[in-house]
Amino acid sequence: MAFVYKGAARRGAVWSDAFARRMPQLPFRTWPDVGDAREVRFLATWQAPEDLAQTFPNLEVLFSVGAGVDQFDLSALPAEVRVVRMVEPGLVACMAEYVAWAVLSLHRGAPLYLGQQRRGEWKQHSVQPASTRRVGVMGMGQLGCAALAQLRTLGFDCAGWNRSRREEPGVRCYAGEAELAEFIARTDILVCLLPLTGETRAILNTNVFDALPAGASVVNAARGGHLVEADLLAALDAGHLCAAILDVCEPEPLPRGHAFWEHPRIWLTPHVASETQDETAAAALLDNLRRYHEGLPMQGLVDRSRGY
Ligand code: NDP
Ligand code: OXD
Repeated sequence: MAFVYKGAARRGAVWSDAFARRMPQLPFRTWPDVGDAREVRFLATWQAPEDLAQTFPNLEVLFSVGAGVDQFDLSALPAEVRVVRMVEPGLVACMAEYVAWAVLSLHRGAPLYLGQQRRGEWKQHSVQPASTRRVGVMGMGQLGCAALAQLRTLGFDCAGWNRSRREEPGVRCYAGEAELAEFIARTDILVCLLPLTGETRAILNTNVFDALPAGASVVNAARGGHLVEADLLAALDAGHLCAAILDVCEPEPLPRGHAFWEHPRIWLTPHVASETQDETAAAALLDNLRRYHEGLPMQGLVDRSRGY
């Protein structure tokens, strides 16, 4: 039985060391030095080899080194292979921090004032307290709930929208398609933290943008596939939306010459809203392997039929 890691060398070194200390009985191998591939039961990677089932015929668990699993072709995996996404506190904390930065920037008009500065324009706009700014987070999972908790400490009027009903202290909770319109209508700053699935692809579209209050803003820290880019540009250029902060796009990197690069009211970050943190992720991975060996449910086990 062996574990294979395929990814950045720096993380591989940290994880190899953690495995040697805490699970020495499980050989840790680093791609492409996988040894006898028939011994490989566990693979941790962002991108699986194309011929995964042939490469590792006895694979039992595929661990994503990120929170998302949309980069895998789940339909090409043998049915018995379990897929596990990354659930670890370092990744969650960094995302909560990014969302706080983005929401505060939009709340305090940072894109607006940067534009004014570039034009040499000294013009004051009224200052609004956070308690009157309605922030709405789509997706109330590990990341959405942590972001909402952080936003609440900053005093924002918070709501969340989720597939199944959630209860979060101090957050107005909306659930399912039937309550999406009500959630959108009360949202001044919309934050997307959904997984990318057949149901959520292109969810940030004209219907949603038109239903947001005039002057609303958007933050997409989930996946580029959630956003219909032309719809966002149209809503910004019509003056209905105020600004957007985008951490993700499709494809990545954003192609040269794309309208987003130069748009005065779009801020881009290059998929850095959060990142798996090597030390805390090693602990999470080892804990999941222990759970698996003891027959306990693993944290972040993906429901392959739902795609997240
Ligand atoms: P989780 O699986 O913990 O949460 C996903 C949430 O979305 C769940 O609460 C789920 O509802 C909800 N959801 C799923 N489908 C729908 C739908 N159709 N309608 C409404 N709600 C839905 O994921 P995480 O919070 O850990 O991560 C979310 C995503 O963030 C990742 O999939 C990834 O794409 C992105 N990400 C981006 C990063 C970046 O740096 N930009 C870094 C890490 C992640 P339910 O409770 O009913 O299942
Ligand atoms: C992730 C990501 O899913 O980095 O972890 O986007």
